[in-house]
Amino acid sequence: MAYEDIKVEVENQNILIITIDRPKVYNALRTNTLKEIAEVLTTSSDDIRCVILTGGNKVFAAGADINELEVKGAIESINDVRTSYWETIKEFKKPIIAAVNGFCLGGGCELAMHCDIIISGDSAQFGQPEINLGIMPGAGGTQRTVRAMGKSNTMLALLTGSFMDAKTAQKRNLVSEVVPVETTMIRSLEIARIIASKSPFAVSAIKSAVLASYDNGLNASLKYEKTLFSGTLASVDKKEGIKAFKEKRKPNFKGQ
Ligand code: CO8
Repeated sequence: MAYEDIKVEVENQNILIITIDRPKVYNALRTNTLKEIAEVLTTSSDDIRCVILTGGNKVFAAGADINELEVKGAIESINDVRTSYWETIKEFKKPIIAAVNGFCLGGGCELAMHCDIIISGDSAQFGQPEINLGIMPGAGGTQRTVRAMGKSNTMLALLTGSFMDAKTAQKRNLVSEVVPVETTMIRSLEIARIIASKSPFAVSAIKSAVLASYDNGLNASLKYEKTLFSGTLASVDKKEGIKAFKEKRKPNFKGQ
């Protein structure tokens, strides 16, 4: 399928790589960009075990496309089709790694925070500079940032619109690892291959249980974890995992 705003590749038949490709506008996320990302995820093959979302070596995404934003009013924003694309990304069951280099701002940072793991090149700059445009984050930027970085750091970033370098973002728990810029993709692929070698059933149960902590209180999340845990105990992959351990070989997980 041909896409206008993204490039799509499959590595080793089970890792999907989506590269945002709008270099002239620093990969700004127009509606079509989000639509294409959502479409690729929705139509991806069952064989895919992990996704890497990147903007390439220079920039992840400098936010929502300000040209679209300029003509958008409150009513359009309430009924915005973009919401359904964000929802598709949020609800995707398999792990998504954000491989971030360069600017990761506004909607771009919100997109990275929709991912499950953020690997950052040392050139990256993170921020929610919406305040500089007289608006505020609208795709989870106030909620996911505070869960990652805590109140004071979030207030500082969102109220001043200032950028954080990669090391600062890591110190504030926004990113998992900071690596030299030329190795961001290499490291992300390394992690994706490890995830791809695990039981897909267990992987999606873990993702679902961890994300439940965003929506529920501790008690409800613990109950949900228990249900998913029981499910993994009943799986064929559990039998295979333990058998392989005892036979001192690599497991061959089927996602059953
Ligand atoms: N949208 C559209 N175009 C952009 C964007 C953007 N977000 N960011 C950069 N560009 C364009 C510039 O206009 C410029 O184009 P041109 O060459 O034609 O003039 C080109 O990319 C390069 O940009 P600069 O010349 O500014 O490059 P610098 O290296 O000097 O600066 C920055 C890079 C710091 C990234 C700077 O471009 C910048 O501050 N960009 C805007 C960042 C920003 O404010 N992002 C938040 C946007 S709002 C948002 O994401 C949330 C909105 C939620 C609602 C969504 C509804 C649609």
